[in-house]
Amino acid sequence: MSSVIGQSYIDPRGDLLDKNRNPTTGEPYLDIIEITLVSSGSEYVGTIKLDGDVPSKTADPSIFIEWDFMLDTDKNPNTSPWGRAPLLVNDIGVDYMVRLCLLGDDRWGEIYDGLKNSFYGIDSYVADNQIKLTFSPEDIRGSTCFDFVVLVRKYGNKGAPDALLIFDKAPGEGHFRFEEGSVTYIPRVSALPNLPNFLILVGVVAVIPVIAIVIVALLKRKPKSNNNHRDKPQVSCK
Ligand SMILES: [Ca+2]
Ligand SMILES: [Ca+2]
Repeated sequence: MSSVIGQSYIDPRGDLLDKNRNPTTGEPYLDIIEITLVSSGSEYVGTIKLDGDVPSKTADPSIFIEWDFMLDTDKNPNTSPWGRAPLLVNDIGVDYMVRLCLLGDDRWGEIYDGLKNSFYGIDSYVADNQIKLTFSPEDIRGSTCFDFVVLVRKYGNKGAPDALLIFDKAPGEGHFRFEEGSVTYIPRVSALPNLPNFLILVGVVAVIPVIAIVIVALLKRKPKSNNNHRDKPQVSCK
């Protein structure tokens, strides 16, 4: 069941993962604790609240950190230049990435258009432990209803795709949908049928051949005679 959560969603503290999906620990500013997405005038404003203040530079110049709104603007998990990436974005197919980046002491906001394979600068605002990213429907091909997952990623090797170190995502499973000014949480759609109904179906299918065998056996069975003596060998009298 989907559920409307207004605009804000609270994410657990201390739920960082490594690239193998194992729990790990890291800097507090990697840990999402709340996300918000609102429509303000003609723009969207996404806010990520973290468990620690956003740094102005990384401790090591090879570290790359990004705080993202990953958008599935056509609400189709099968369309994405990235392909499916359930580790990071669960069950959506990302078409646009809206993010704040930090590499060394360089910090900037941008949007990546996956279909055009192009980057554009966007307004970003950082205050203590909060990041605000502003974009417009025109930036995402006019989409006013879209699915999304919020992501924080820390990479080594200046952000090389195979150098992922730590990440956090909200939600942990499923995704959010932004529609008519509200954010709705949509749980992951299971590939398996509903288990109780599935078991009932399996039970019915299994019983049908048993019933058929019993009916056939009953039809083949010879009727019993009421004159039991006719079934016994005749004994002649002497
Ligand atoms: Ca978190
Ligand atoms: Ca898509």
